[in-house]
Amino acid sequence: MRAQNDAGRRTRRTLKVAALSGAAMLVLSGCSAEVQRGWLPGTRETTNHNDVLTDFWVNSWIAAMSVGLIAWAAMLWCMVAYRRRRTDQGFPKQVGYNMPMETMFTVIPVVLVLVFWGFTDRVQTEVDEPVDDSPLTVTVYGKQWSWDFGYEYEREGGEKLEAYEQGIQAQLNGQDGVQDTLPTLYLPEDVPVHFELKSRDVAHSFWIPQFLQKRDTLPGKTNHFYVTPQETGSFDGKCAELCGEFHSEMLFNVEVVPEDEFVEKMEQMEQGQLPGDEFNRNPNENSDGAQEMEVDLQTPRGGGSH
Ligand SMILES: [Cu+2]
Repeated sequence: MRAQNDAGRRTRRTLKVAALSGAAMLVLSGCSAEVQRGWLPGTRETTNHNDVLTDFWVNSWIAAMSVGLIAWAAMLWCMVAYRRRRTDQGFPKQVGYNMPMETMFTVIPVVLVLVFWGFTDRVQTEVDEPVDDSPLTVTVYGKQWSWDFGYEYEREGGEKLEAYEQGIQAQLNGQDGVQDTLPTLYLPEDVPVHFELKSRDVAHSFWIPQFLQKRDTLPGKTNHFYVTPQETGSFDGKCAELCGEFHSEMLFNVEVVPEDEFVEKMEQMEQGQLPGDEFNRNPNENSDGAQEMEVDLQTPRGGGSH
C-alpha cells in the first residue's frame, strides 16, 4: 500500500512538471512575432490585406484547435471512464437511436461550419472588393513556363506610361545567379494595383507567398485581384498550379520599390502594350484567334479551286 502511494505521488509530480513546462513553452513561444502570425510568410504590413488574412488564419486555428481539444478530451474521457472492467459481463448498455444525442451531433457541427463559413465569406468579400480607380493595371500572362507582365500606369500628374516585360523560362542548374535571370515584377509602394490574370496555354496560378494571396490564371478567362503593397522589399513569385514538366521553374521576382524608382524601371522596359491574346497557344480561346481560325477553315484544302 505504501509503495503504491509513493508511485502515485511520483506520477502526479511528473505530470505536474510536464504540464508546467508545457504551459511555459506555450507562453514563451507566444511572445515571438512569428508565432503571433501563425508562421505565415511576410508581415502584417506587407500588403493592405495581410493583417485581415493573418487574423483570419490565426483565429481559425484557435477555433479549430479548441474544437479539436474538446472532442479529443471527450473521446479520451469516454475511453477511460467507460472502459471494460474485469467484472463486466456481456454487452454494455446499448444507447443507439438516442434522439437528443443524435440531434446534438448534427446541430453542433452544422453551427460550427456555418460560423466558419460566415467568417470566410466576410474576409473574402473584403479582400476581393474591386478597386475601380487603381492608377496601375498589371496584366499578367502565365505561360509554359514563365510570365509576361504588362503595365499601364497613370501618374498623379496625369502622365500615362505603358511598358512590358516578357519572361524567359528559368534554368535551374544548381548554380548561383539564376534568380537574376528570372522575370521581375516591379510594384510601386502604396499604390493600389489591379491585376488582370490571364494564361497563354494551360491553367497556372499567380502566387506571391508573402502577399498571402494567389489566384488562377486560366486560358480564355481573365481573373482579377487588387492589392496595395505597403512595404518595399524583394519577394518571391511562383506558379501554384501544376502546369507541366517545368512547373517548378515557373518563378519570378517581385520588387516593391518607391514610386519614382518604379517609374524609372518602367522606362527601362519594352515600351508600349504587352502583346495580347494573339500570342496564346490555342487561338480558338480568344476572339481574334477564333476569327482567324474561321477564315482558315473556309479556305479549301488539297486540290481545291486553284
Ligand atoms: Cu504554371
